Amino acid sequence: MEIKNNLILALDVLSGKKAIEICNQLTEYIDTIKIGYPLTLAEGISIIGILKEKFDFKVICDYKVADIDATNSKICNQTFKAGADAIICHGFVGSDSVQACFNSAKKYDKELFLLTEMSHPGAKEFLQKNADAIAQMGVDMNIKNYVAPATRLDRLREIRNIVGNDAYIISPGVGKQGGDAKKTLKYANAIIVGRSIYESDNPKIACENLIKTLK
Ligand code: O7M
Repeated sequence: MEIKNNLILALDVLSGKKAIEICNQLTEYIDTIKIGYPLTLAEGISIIGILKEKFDFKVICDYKVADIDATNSKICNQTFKAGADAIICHGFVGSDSVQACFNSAKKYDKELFLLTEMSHPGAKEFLQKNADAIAQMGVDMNIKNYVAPATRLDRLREIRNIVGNDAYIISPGVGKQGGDAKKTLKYANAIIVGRSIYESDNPKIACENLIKTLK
């Protein structure tokens, strides 16, 4: 996936109006947004199509799909039918569940991102112990796209080592969660940034300033 400025906006706002207001300010800098449950539950799945029609953005749906294979297929199919360019699934549920998501992505000619280790402190309790194996599972399944944390660069580097340089890693945790944008991009292809842009008094300037730090 080609992502402008290697920056994905995490649009976890709670209304379509607010989402459109933020996007309107950022079209110069951003061509890819990530939406998740906050905005989808507030507005319904039609928000994907609304945003895609208004802006020429790629939309990654962060539904962290984590169910049995049959249910995962239904979730992914509905998401792609609604216009998503990509969906994110969890890896801890195992290869049959992940394969169902991958099959759906292939059927709709869209992308799947496999979430390995998460960025928050709680990820150390259970997920981290299995993150390398999750990443390896992705490699064995020929998955190309991954999510790995900006908050622990040693772990991000290790996951990069496992998935290889041809894989595409997007990385959340920059800004509010403490991760550094430039350092993260040593190992990741793109960063995911939410609150430090959309909660800022001036999202456009916040975005512009962040991009300057990447040069
Ligand atoms: O910049 P923030 O902290 O406001 O937002 C980060 C976004 O990335 C937010 O949408 C989180 O739900 C998401 N995220 C994480 O913060 N950590 C993870 O480990 C994984 C994700 C994510 O995008 O999952 C796919």
